[in-house]
Amino acid sequence: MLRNFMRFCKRIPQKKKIQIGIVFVVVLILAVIVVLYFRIFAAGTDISNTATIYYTEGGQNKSAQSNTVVTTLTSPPALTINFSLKLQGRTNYSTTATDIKIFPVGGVTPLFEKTDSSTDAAGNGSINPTGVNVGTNYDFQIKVTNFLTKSIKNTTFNSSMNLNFDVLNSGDLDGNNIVNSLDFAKLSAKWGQSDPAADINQDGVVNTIDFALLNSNWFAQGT
Ligand SMILES: [Ca+2]
Ligand SMILES: [Ca+2]
Repeated sequence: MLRNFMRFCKRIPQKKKIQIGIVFVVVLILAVIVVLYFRIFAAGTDISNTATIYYTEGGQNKSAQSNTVVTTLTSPPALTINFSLKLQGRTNYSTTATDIKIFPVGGVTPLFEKTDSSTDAAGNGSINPTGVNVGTNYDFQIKVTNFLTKSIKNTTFNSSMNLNFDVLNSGDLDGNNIVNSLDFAKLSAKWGQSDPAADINQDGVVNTIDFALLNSNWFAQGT
């Protein structure tokens, strides 16, 4: 069998052999890279190293090897922000598709954004932000559908912080972050109906209660 294989190899043109050799070397290099990657970067991996010390004693060059040093790599803990909110005019503070952004202090481009966070009936939720650093100050902003944005500015980010946005003002039905005639037009178009897009307090009907909420924030803007 080996003889047949050798004969087969001899029949392969030299150019083909070189190509096969190159492919083999490339595959070998990739395999080594993959092994090294998991060896070095996999969480919890122990990396053993020894250090050699060179020194002179009695005019002679000598060397000694240190004890083995073991370094254990572990994944950094997930960062969590717990947040809470209240919704003007409602008693149930559960939300979905809640948008939370983290900006550099005074910045306009968010470093992090989560558009699908949620809260329970008590208005509590949490997110796991990335790309932000513990001990650094940021501006935090929240947006709930039909409510103006609200920000907590220039606040130090901690590994498990609690952000209390308190009451979000209602009435921004069109989402342009100011309460004005455009929102009133949307509300009046749904007058007497049960459309949740205009039923600010979510009691099942669009009426004077919703208008009063909208009117209480006339010309107010989100922060
Ligand atoms: Ca608006
Ligand atoms: Ca209502």
